[in-house]
Amino acid sequence: TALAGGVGAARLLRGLVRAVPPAEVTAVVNTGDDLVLHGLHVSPDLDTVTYTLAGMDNKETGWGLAGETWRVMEELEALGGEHWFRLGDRDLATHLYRTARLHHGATLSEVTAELARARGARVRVLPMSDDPVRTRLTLAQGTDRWAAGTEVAFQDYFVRLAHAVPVAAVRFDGAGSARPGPGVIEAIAAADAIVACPSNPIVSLGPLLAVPGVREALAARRSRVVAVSPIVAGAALKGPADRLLVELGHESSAPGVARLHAPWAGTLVIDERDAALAGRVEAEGMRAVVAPTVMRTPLDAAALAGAALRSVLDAAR
Ligand code: FO1
Repeated sequence: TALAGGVGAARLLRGLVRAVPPAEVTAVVNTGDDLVLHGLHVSPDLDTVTYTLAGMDNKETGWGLAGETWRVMEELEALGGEHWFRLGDRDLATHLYRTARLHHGATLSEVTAELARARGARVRVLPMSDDPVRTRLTLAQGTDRWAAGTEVAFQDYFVRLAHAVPVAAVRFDGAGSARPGPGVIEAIAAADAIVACPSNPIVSLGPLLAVPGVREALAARRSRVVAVSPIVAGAALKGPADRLLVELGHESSAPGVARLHAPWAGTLVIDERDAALAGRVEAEGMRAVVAPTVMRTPLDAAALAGAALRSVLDAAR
């Protein structure tokens, strides 16, 4: 069972399905980034995971589909419509399909399974919850559009502001009354290994852990839970994880990540560049495993997935 957020997760998942048969893999995915735009329900992380596992992901952007065209966005721009969030012509079919199915009473889990099957993702893709959970961030600095102290939706922060504004607080609206999606708790309880992908601890794993019951289910299997640090030599490989950690009072380092994950994960895989920090990771209560964690190719990803799995499966024997 993999706990997955956005881009970093997709890379590791591509390796995971080379290390074990895809049919044996379940991905529990963040939905805190979801938004309704043009009346369409968009689930970025569910789509990134599904597209990546189906081998049809756009490798340049890290999101959306390969070989995409943008005729609708161009036309919408000509009309003066919203085009800041780029929805490709092929990607739009996903959002049209999802929105119509939800409108007819299907759950997000059902629609996600249909989309994964239709695209040939072979892995079980589970939304963390079928109830709405939305990541919202309070800006620590004003911008030309929003005053300091304003709370904005995730994609406003991540795309419109290019996550280039310091953040004072993050919350997951709806988490308190959200139920784990169908199969989520069972996937954690029954897994031989649970891998927390190198996703942003604050805004990709955070929403997942905020769904009541998930954190407890993980803590109950802590010796089988291995996380891969998204921070290498103090920096995030992609996205705002390092800045968010510091802005919210944490340390942007492998030990800083260990301090956040120690309550529910027993092992942290850290990059070779952070080997000297293994002692400090262990001082935070997590076992440190040193391995190459920068995934440039699917083979890198497979090697990292193998190292992560072995670290908990060997220990369990
Ligand atoms: N990210 C961007 O930086 N700009 C975009 O225009 C954009 C559009 C987009 C459309 C569909 C989708 O599934 C993802 C998209 N993303 C875009 C990425 C998205 O903001 C992130 O993947 C997640 O929300 C965080 O991992």
